[in-house]
Amino acid sequence: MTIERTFSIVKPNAVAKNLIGAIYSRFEAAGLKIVAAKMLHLTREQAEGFYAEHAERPFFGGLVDFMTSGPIILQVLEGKDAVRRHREIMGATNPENALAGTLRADYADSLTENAVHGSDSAESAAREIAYFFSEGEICPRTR
Ligand code: RTP
Ligand code: MG
Repeated sequence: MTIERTFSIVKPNAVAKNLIGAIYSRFEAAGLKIVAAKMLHLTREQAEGFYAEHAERPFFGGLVDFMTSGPIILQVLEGKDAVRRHREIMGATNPENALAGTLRADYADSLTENAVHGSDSAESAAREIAYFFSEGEICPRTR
């Protein structure tokens, strides 16, 4: 398995609860390296564009309300099998189904306010990274 990148968000509920460091610690403990990061308060236009694949879903408006409700932290994570490993660390979308010890089991407040986002495939990761980061904002590790 080659080194891969994935896209990750610490969502507004987790930032509001001062959990940025706790979540970053989980990434680092799992061997995922943070190679880009920024804080943003999304506009509705940015959130709607990011979640365009869900535009027809009944939860779309509530999801955009939530994702624009406060600042978020965006990061690019790099490591072996990064997309799948990051999804494992996050746990199931619905925290009621998330395994013990996962980020969503520990930090989600509800199905919508589920603390973190992670790309669901290498293709999604490439698209999502490019949505928020220019290549010059990504700093590959040399050591
Ligand atoms: P994410 O994209 O945030 O990593 O989450 P995911 O792949 O596990 O879930 P996805 O199906 O892509 O849904 C995106 C986000 O929409 C919210 N959601 N709400 N109320 C609902 O029925 C519902 N379903 C999904 C969650 O915030 C989910 O993470
Ligand atoms: Mg998703």
